[in-house]
Amino acid sequence: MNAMPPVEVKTTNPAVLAFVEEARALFKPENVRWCNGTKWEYQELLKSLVDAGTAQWLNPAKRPNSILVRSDPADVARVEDQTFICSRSKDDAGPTNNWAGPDEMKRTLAQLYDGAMAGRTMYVVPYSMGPIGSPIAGIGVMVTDSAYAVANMHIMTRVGDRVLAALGQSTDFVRGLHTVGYPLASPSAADVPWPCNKTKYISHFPETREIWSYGSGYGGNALLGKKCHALRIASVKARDEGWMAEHMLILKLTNPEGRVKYVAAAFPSACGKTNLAMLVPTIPGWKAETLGDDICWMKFGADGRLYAINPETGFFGVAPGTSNESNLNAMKTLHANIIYSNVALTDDGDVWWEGMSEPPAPAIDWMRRSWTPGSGRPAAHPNARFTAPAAQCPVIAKEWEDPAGVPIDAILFGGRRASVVPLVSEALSWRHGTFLGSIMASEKTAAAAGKVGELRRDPMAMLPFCGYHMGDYFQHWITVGEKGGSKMPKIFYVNWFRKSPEGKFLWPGYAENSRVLKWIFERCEGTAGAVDTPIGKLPAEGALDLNGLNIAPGALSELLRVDRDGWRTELPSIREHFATFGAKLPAALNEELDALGQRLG
Ligand code: OXD
Ligand code: MN
Repeated sequence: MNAMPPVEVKTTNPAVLAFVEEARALFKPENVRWCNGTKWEYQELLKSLVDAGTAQWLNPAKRPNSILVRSDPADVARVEDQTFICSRSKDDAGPTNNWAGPDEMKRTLAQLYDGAMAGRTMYVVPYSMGPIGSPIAGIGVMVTDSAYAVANMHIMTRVGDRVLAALGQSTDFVRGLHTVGYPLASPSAADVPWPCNKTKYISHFPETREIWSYGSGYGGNALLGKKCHALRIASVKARDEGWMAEHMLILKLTNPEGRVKYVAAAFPSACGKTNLAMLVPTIPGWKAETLGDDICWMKFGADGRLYAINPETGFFGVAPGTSNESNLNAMKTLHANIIYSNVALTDDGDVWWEGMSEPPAPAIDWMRRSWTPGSGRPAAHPNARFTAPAAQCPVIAKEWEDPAGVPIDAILFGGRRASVVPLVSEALSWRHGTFLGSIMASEKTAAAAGKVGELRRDPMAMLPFCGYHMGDYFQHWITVGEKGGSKMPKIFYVNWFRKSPEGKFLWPGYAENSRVLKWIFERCEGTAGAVDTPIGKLPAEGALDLNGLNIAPGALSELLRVDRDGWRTELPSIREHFATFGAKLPAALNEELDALGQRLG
């Protein structure tokens, strides 16, 4: 992995040079490699991963230029219990984040960091979140000893010399330190296929815009541009500067007359965001295209509207459950140039995961063991991932890299709720929408360590990603709404997962969600009917386009039923949830809660 020579340093920026030099002095790598972002560099990275035994090439006839990586079984997901917001004041991290004082955390990590890259290459990765030079974009410089992380950063962000050129002499960049925490006695010492450390820290220093990550090479722990920068650090920057950094997909909808609306949508991890971002509408004449599947940065434009960019250039999607039926466009995106992590390997050198197709026989599971269908254990890890270039998506919108961003018409919130929450409702106002976002709840999935199935409140799907006190975050939403006034997007709350008393999904979901998107589009146009209910505006009779949909009798009325009892029962748990934010809970949200209670009667 140390075969690559150092390349020319393409910056004279003293802040960047000092940052890299300090990192080198601390980590003590064998050598330093400045990444230039070229495709040759990417190919070298893949080759080094294969040479090191971390990855293997997939059958080029099946998946050209694609690799399969298997991680250590103890390093498979974001480690939320080891994720810290190290603001100067504990109160700024709030009740939903782990906190440690910045000096104390830096002392702890500096000890772990000392010599942690011995025998390895330290890669310097300058990256831009968002189109280079866009007024909405932001720059980071990350150092890491993981070629896997660098290769992923190549797909997920814009990397290299052009980023340093755009940064110029500015000191406005996020500083990221990352090591897998597995030093080698010498560059030729035997390595393990997936170096990592059982001690893990994902620490953020919001005031100084720094990220210090230790011990994990997987996903959001190691691809620092993603959750760490684009959400945790960016949410703080957004609060300070009056914009929004959100855990949202961005979707473009075009109606049969050619009119366009842009929708941003927040769902907790692994709730079908990537599927929604790429859906193929089932209603004739409607078109959906994607701009992003995970993160959305929004700033006010000169016209007072919110303009959004996708800060990323790739999809780091959950593989299990992805199929031609659930997400045909993702499957088409995945044909070549992909990094697969922790999926299964078929005997013809292709990949497989649960829910993709009929199980292959035999296969090699994600832990490199032979596997046969019916063996009682999954072949792919539930949080197995694909890293895919967004540009390969057949429905990527032409404006996805527009530096100006796209004006957002509607914001959707949603989660997995078997009961209580209807298929769709429209918020009565921005403030009511903020309230709905603040009480979002979902049944837990495999994207984070923890017990699957439990209900957890995940406000705006930002619970693991908000870099400051969530009470202040809610206030930021309200403040931004006041600033934007009538030009703010309309807010909707959706739930594709409502079940019958027998436990069957009532709504077919996936592509059929386009019917709900159509209603949302037409609400933005002012043409679709809605009825006022205590929980918001619901589709009027006949307003939801169900032409050609085979849905069980009674299912629709259940999907759109306002479950007054269910909501009343939920009020105390909302109060309890709000109480966790103490004095920082905006009064406006308590007022919304009281108003909901009154409307429910
Ligand atoms: C993700 C997540 O990886 O939300 O996108 O966990
Ligand atoms: Mn996500």
